[in-house]
Amino acid sequence: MSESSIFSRIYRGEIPSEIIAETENVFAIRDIAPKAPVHLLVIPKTDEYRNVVELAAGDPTLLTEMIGLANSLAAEYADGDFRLVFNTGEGAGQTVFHVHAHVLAGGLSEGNLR
Ligand code: DGP
Repeated sequence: MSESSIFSRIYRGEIPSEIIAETENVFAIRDIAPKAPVHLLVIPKTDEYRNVVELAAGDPTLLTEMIGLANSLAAEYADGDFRLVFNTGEGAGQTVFHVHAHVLAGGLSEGNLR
């Protein structure tokens, strides 16, 4: 059994971070180091998928649930427009290997393309 991911520990309340929204299988927090005026993370409650490619192959319905929550949050926290980023692999800047979507919104520029 591998160690819990940092996001699983956040969801269980072992690391402080406000859960700003959740659905049956997905939750959202604010990114600790925001790269845009609105920078949220949408995360499946399960940590069995390391990246979006594994998730899409293993549970596309869960991926759809993530996108739905991202869309709702962009409407609630910004004007509804958003950029959805899944860093996939260390070379792309992924640091947490528990799949998550970055929801970037609220005045985007090339400077926060990541
Ligand atoms: P990535 O580089 O795509 O694996 O994104 C991981 C993101 O997770 C990164 O933007 C920073 C964020 N992050 C890491 N640790 C914490 C934490 O303890 N709390 C919160 N809110 N965000 C975190």
